[in-house]
Amino acid sequence: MSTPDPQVKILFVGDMHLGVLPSHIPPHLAETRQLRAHDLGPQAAWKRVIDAAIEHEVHAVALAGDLVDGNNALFEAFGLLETGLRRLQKAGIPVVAVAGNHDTEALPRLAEMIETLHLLGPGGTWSSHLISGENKLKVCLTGWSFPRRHVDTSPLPAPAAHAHHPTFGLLHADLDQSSSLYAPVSSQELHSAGYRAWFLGHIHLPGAPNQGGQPFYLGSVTGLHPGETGLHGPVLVKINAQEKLTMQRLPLAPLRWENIVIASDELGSETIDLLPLLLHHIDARAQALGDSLVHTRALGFRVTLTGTMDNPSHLRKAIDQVMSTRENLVTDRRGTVLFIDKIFNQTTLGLNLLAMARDESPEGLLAQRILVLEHFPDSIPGVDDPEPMREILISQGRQALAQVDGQTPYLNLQGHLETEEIAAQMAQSGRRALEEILSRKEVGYEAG
Ligand SMILES: [Mn+2]
Repeated sequence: MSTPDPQVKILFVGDMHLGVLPSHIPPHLAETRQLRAHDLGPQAAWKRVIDAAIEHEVHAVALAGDLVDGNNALFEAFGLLETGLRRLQKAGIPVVAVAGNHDTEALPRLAEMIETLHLLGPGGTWSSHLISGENKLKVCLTGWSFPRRHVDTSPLPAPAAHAHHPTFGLLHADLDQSSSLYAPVSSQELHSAGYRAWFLGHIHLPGAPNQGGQPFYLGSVTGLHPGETGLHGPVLVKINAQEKLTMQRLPLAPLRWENIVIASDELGSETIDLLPLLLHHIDARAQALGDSLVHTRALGFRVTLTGTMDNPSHLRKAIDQVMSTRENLVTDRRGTVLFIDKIFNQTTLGLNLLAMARDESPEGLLAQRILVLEHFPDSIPGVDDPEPMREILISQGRQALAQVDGQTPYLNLQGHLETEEIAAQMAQSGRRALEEILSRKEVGYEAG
């Protein structure tokens, strides 16, 4: 049988971490929707990956490492992996894998047991495996495996590309993070190898599959915690005789996380009817995500409320009320259960900063600085030249933030603290401090 455009089809799979359960699944979903954390985690995702490989009749499945989470989860994970690999074996689909920092022991053991599982680059070497597709087309998969938990140098250079067939690199590594303990590699090194494409494991945030073959992270197969937002799933890759690549991320993750921001002007001021507003927002997001949710069993949300409120206590009460009956924070859209995990109240008291800044009190001085940080467009009382003051404040803030661990949201790719992020963070802290000072004064006044 001749195929009009013969291809090699490979399903690429990123970090699975079999053996862990996704966090922050509301316990009541087990009763009300028959959804348990088990049904939404790596175990369920892995089964779907196997189904998809068989359904799409791929010529190989390629696993980019961190298949199992670690030694404590090894026994359960090992069994799940083996079951899936046996199904692929039965379907005649070979599996190629590299070991990540989490599975330096489990993967070599599995490769010894299952003859259709080919471990690339065992023990920190490089090796290749040829995949045969339609009409004798072939692809060379080349990779390197973690020999131990930490590797603080680049495993490159990689071997030369195959002389006759396009070469794909499969690697578990930290891209462009030179001080990483997890196989730091640079884009330049990968590019120099001259491969047709690179597929990376390790970072759970999925990158963008691209026809150019530039390295990208496959990402975790399903969101393991609320921080792993957006579309997750394996990537179906096809290459034809002209070496034209097509890639498609299959939306197979059983669980998806999304963030939603609601501005204070939507909240009203006196009576806040929060629950319908929240449900409206999550339903609208689900609608916007459309067909990408066809396989999504649960869609979890974190909601952030921003802006200023004239009476913040009304809002706090409304939030406490909806969070006290969390079973209400659930709705359905087609076959997907939508639920809210957390509400972050980042609103601040609506303050007349300009009036306060005229006063030479501590509150007035604080108000001046907040206005400076927030780029207040007109002249600020008590401030002759806002720009130098702003620079000094930000440089002080930068030093303070640099000493705090876990400030990655304010770091750009080069590891520098982002100036405007610092200013925004400082202004927000300033507003909170001011709110605190004023509320104490009120209490003090009443008590006196
Ligand atoms: Mn890893």
